[in-house]
Amino acid sequence: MIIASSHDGDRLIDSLVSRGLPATKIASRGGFLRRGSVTILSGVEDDNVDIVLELTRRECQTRRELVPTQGLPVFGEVSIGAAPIEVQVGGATVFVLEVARFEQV
Ligand code: 2BA
Repeated sequence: MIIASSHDGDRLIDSLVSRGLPATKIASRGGFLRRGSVTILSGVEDDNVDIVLELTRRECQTRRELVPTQGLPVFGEVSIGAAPIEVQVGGATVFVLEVARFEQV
């Protein structure tokens, strides 16, 4: 399960599918920045996990960005004009999960 920015996620989906790896894209949104993201489900054999991770690293590059603090959930009452904070955007958050059972009915 891969959470990525919408832009990077679309590139990653194309990369996975062009190599014959399955992928499902689910629209999502980060709880902190509240920006649109994509969550990609890719159910693969153990042997293919590293390929998925490699493609994820290639397509989802991290960068740092200044974000206004107004409206962010953790800062509570922030005065107007408070300095923006720097956060890392892009990249991907990956959960490698064991699948207990897989069925297509
Ligand atoms: P968001 O929750 O929108 O977080 C976006 C980025 O903002 C985070 O990047 C992090 O750099 C920063 N950030 C998050 N909470 C912060 C805080 N309290 N103070 C300062 N900066 C903060 P990533 O850590 O790369 O996470 C990217 C997205 O992946 C997250 O979007 C969230 O949707 C998801 N995510 C990350 N870790 C997760 C987890 N353990 N469980 C579920 N989703 C997760």
